Amino acid sequence: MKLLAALLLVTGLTISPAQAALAAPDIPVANVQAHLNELQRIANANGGNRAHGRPGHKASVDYVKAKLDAAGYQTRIQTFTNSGATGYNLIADWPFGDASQVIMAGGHLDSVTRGPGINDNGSGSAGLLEVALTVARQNVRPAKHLRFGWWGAEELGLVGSTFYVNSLTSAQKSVIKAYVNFDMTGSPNPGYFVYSSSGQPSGSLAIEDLLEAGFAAKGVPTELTSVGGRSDHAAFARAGIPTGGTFSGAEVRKTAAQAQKWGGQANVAFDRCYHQACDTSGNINVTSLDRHTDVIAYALYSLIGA
Ligand code: DPN
Ligand code: CA
Ligand code: ZN
Repeated sequence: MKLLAALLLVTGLTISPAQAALAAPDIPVANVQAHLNELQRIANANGGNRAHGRPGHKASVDYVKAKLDAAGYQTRIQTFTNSGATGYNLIADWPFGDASQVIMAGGHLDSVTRGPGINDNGSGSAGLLEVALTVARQNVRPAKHLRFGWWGAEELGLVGSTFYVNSLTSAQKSVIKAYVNFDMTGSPNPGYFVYSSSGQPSGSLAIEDLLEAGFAAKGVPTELTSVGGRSDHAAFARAGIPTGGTFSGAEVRKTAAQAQKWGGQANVAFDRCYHQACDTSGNINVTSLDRHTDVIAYALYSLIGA
């Protein structure tokens, strides 16, 4: 418990959530799964995918946006053009907290054309959405300003996130104090990876430590991984913004030592359906989805000073 909350408790004062330091919430994984089922339904209704330039991507954006709008977020859709098609980033601001200290969290909402992209990256997208909705439900009044991004055209080379960062003035970049990325969190043969801060902007080590502490609080061992230019934090890192993230693994195979530590199958890919048609709502390990999503909440509540 944070000191303020403890003091108020012992002095017998009644306190509202807006005044107390909130413990990080336990995000109900069933709510995250419900979002994934919607993304699967959207893919089914739109030719089997949610890819850039295809109607399933825009329908995904509209689904997430409607939930956020109803919860009180200030949302906007930023458009860009790539490969002759319009792309979409969805940006959502929780309209409270010090605007000169912005904490950002994001992930990509587009899939590859081969399949519905439920683990890659419905999982991170749905987890971020449910954490955002939890902030609204709890009516959190954070010290810092919270902003979410759901990026388009990641699968074509980090296009949407790069477009967003390039669209910011240097003043707008300098107020962003952290960016945390969630791309693949429900891998069927899961790992519990935290992005390595090595080679990342100064300030990234604190984010790495925080994400590790979030898993440690749940008794889950972690490993560091160097994601490099393989996901959307890269554009933020290039702009000098401290970054981090979590990841449950893609095409690489789980080692025997990792299977000892995390369970699952040794010598099998973390996600055998990576970028395949079989990346459906059946391609999700619910325990992994639950743990990674709870860590999103743990890290964000701490970073924003909730
Ligand atoms: N960027 C992911 C993809 O969309 O294909 C895969 C990935 C995520 C790879 C994180 C490494 C680390
Ligand atoms: Ca949970
Ligand atoms: Zn991908």
